[in-house]
Amino acid sequence: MQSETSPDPEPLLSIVLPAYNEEDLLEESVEGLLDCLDGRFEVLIAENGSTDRTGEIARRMAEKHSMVVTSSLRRPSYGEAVRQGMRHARGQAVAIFNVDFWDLQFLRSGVPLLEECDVVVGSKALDRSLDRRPRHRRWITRAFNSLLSIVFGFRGTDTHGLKIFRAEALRQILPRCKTRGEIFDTELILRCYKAGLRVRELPVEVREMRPSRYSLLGRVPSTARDLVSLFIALH
Ligand SMILES: Nc1nc2c(ncn2[C@@H]2O[C@H](COP(=O)(O)OP(=O)(O)O)[C@@H](O)[C@H]2O)c(=O)[nH]1
Ligand SMILES: [Mg+2]
Repeated sequence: MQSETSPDPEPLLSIVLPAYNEEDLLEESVEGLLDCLDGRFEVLIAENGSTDRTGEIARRMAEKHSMVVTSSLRRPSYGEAVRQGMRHARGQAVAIFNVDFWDLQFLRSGVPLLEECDVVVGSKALDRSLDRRPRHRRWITRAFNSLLSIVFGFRGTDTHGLKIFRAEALRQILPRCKTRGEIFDTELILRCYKAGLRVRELPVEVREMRPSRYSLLGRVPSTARDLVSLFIALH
């Protein structure tokens, strides 16, 4: 991880922000986040494999703000990026946000809950959640979660999206995770349940800052491959 200025001492909260080809949104998203946050926190931009100016923008932001740190790896890999960010996180609470979707209310409600649980998941599929993504994406989320419950006995309602971990709990689970793709989040949460950690779900309102960059059909083969690697990883 690279910080262009010296990082603030011992942040209480670390926000890991995986970023891939986000030159259009990254600066606006991070500046927006910094404007809303106060207290002792750090934002870890975990970039890898971008073919646009994302890495350069991330480095510029780390230069400008002492609470922003960044890392770049050569190949695109969502799982590697999040893992890298989490390994370097220094906070007592560690959150995963997306460049195109983060939610301050989730942090405000979620962080205090870590007094009594280990992981807080922002669920798109609880009764009080508001999922404003296109209908086909909502449908995919439900189908995917049903599949997880049938194949892996998943007891929750969502694995993708915003999460906050107690750092100690994360340190226990992270080394066990093996997947590298977008399925990494799912593996992380399934392993938390499997390890008997206390997982709480909170409803979130999902409003992405841009439409998904992947087509429905384009995603089917990669999701199928991801599920196979998850099955192998967990058995
Ligand atoms: N570092 C890194 N970040 C990624 C990769 N793929 C996606 N991301 C980031 O993960 C978050 C969610 O990705 P997005 O493209 O919005 O996926 P979607 O919301 O599922 O359609 C965003 O912050 C992306 O920049 C990757 O291969 N490497
Ligand atoms: Mg998105």
